[in-house]
Amino acid sequence: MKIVDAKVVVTSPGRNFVTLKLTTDEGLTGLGDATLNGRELAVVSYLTDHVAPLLIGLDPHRVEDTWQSLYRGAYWRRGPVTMAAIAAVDVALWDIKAKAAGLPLYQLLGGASRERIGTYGHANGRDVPELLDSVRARLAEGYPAVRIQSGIPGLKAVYGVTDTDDTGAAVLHQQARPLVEDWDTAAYLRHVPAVFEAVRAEFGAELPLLHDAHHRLTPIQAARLGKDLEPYRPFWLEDCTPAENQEALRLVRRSTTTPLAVGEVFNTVYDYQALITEQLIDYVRSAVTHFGGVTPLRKLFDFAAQYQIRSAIHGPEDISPVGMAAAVHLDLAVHNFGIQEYSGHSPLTDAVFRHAYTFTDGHLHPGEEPGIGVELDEELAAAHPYAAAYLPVNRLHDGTVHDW
Ligand code: GCO
Ligand code: MG
Repeated sequence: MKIVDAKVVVTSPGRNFVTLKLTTDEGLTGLGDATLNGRELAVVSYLTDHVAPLLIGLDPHRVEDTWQSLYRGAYWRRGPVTMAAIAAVDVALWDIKAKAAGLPLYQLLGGASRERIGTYGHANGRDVPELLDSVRARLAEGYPAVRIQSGIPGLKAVYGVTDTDDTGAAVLHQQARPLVEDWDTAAYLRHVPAVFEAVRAEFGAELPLLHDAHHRLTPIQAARLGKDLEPYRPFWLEDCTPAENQEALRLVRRSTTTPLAVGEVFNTVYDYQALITEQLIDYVRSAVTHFGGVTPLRKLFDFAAQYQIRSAIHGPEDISPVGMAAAVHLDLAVHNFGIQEYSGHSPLTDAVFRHAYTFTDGHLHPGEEPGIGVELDEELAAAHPYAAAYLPVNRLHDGTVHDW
């Protein structure tokens, strides 16, 4: 079998998605997600200008060899653009291989290690009463665990807190130029423990509660927050510091037993090396889409497993249903699965990317279709062209740029 066509499809059914579609001489097709939120077109160029021509004529069964040649052959390794492009190729090849075998991808990864995949959903509120309503809504949808993000008194916008329009519909936090938001770490640190207290008072001790600090704290601030949250037994504190400085997590770890989750912005196993071998974290959070695909993410999970660290694949709306499908197959197969983030997609996005995976009673299952189980409706995709959109930028009250 040979690859005869490699095509990149950019579509924006409400938000931008980049998809690689490979076609073989036997008529099999494979899809891979290459969406890098806010920098989509850089990955499109990487794929169309530099990768697609190299794929024509290759045997799609050679997944490992193709991965190694794209990673090592570029000489300039790592980074989100490169690794998103390689991820798309890797997943498309796995999709083809599984279709050729007539099996859902998880069977090729060792088969199911569990019956279904536990998820967490997002509860957001501009204030605590609104957050409590949002937790109630997620529980009504069946989510077994909830990430809680609340507005902070004195701050206009806070990560994870969705603005709503007059009708109550969510307003997407993506703008043609980066929106400027404000930030005050002291106000945040004062408020978050009270948020946890209110949610525990309303929903009891058993509900797993997560929180995302979105890389905004220094190590000592993160240590403070971890300690302050201990009485409320969070499931995890996510991205408490900008974790590319792996040493920062040593200080946090020494100071608190609050479990730590890290890695949605990481691209390779090297970003995790000290975090895993020194057991500084509890969950690895990379997405298939930003980590070079199923091949390296499987290796990361196996490495993490030796240190009792578990998987928690990144699953916001900016991972397309193609990236989500690949994640769900991997989740079902790996032994050290922890939890899967899941926000779902709009009905229009689900129509562009028809998928076999299902979400029932707060749990995902990849389904039994051969491959990853996603079909791209190219006509519908073309009807929703790319629209420039950026993530916000954060500034302190004196105007200094802060991590968003
Ligand atoms: C999460 C993340 C996302 C990111 C987003 C950026 O935990 O789901 O923090 O919401 O902000 O992926 O594009
Ligand atoms: Mg996050």
